[in-house]
Amino acid sequence: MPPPPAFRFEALLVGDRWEPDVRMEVDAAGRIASLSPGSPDAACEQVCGWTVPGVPNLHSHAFQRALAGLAEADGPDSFWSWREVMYRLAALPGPDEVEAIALQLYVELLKAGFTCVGEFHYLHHPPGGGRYADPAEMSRRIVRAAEKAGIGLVHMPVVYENAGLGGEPLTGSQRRFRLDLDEALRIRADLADVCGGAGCGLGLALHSVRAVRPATFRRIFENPCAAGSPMHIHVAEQEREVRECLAQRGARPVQWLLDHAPVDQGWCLVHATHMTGAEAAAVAARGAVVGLCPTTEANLGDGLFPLGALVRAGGRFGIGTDSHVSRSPVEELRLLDYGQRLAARARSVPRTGPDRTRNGALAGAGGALLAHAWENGCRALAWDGGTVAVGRRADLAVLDAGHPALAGRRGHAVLDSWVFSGTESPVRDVMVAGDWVVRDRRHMCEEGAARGYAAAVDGLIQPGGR
Ligand code: NGQ
Ligand code: ZN
Repeated sequence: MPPPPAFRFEALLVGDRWEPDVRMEVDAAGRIASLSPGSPDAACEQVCGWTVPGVPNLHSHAFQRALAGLAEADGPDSFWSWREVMYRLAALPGPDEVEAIALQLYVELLKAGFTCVGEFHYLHHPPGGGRYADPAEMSRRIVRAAEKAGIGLVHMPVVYENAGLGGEPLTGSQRRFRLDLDEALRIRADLADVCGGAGCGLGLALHSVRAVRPATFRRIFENPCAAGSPMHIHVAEQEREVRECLAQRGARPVQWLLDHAPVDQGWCLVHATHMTGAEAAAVAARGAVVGLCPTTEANLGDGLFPLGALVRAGGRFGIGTDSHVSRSPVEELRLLDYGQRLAARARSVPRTGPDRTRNGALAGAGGALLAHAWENGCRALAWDGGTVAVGRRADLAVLDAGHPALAGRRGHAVLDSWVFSGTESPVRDVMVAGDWVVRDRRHMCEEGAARGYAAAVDGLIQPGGR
């Protein structure tokens, strides 16, 4: 048997400290088998630069990557009219196109420093209606794209039943999304042959309070079928949905959810933009993670998330890229923080989580934001990464110390500069489960992925644009 792969990192983020000259062994399952700081061993592979855990991306609709920039036409516009444009795209891609779009996206996410992605997957059925012979066909294509790219995946088939809170039936391209709880559980069970191993986890999602029947929430309350695996839901993204929920159900969406679902630390509430202070405190008390997607939320004009109320209550948040108008973890975190600074007209906005230290590499704003994304993104996806420790996954991103963004940086200034020094990425290499998938800024299959993506998108976009 060959010896386990071993690396010597010039500077590795271990807990909240930069450790110099750390030797790491990785076992056959892609987990960290040993860590020896201050190692003189120069015989193993040397990794220069600042190495950090890869960032988990807790919320993605892969097919929407193809829409970025195509929903910006002038005119009366809102979240709801954007959704019509998105639905026009959602009507089109078949399995081959979805796989090609997802592959391109996952390559881009890796190059930016994400090492796993939570796929909130609701494009279940063929364009134009009908059913695939294999109900898990589209899910399998997502899994295949993730395998080809080498990114970690947590796949979550989405339950989608109604067009609105009043139980309105699904119409148009929404019919592709139709899935009840039993069907979602069946898809999840069917995927056990390809998921559940080191590279792919499984969860479950409910599209939203709007799109899932109260009877389904009741079933989940009585029989928590997602216990032990991630459960994700969109909630309270738009003020209109808050008004409608109040009118029809007598409670705001977050409160209604807390009253009607067994929300606990296994749940991720995506967006949750319009929460009261009391709702934020209640979400924090349940231990659920709030999944923030700042560039999508900004693009859609959702509103500003009340981060201070959540963080002061000891609540948890992680980040996702949702519609993929950005595919960078630091762009998400930067916009999140800037929104809070602009609203507060101050630079000192609450970011401190319960586990945050005041010293070392995480002491600045960039490190504090990343600490939330690492810890809570992994919690929301039940993903065993986000920190460098023996037994954890060897999912890592290497920041190029020679990049101008990091010149002369030490201590917490490294992570602060990664987050707050513009859009040129210093991410040079990325490792997933002990394998390098990005080396010297190149992904192993980026040319093929870009060609396949371009062909898929060309085929989808009709002449004259949409
Ligand atoms: C989605 N996206 O499912 O892709 C949603 C829009 C909806 C965001 N909420 C559709 N960002 O919420 O009904
Ligand atoms: Zn979403």
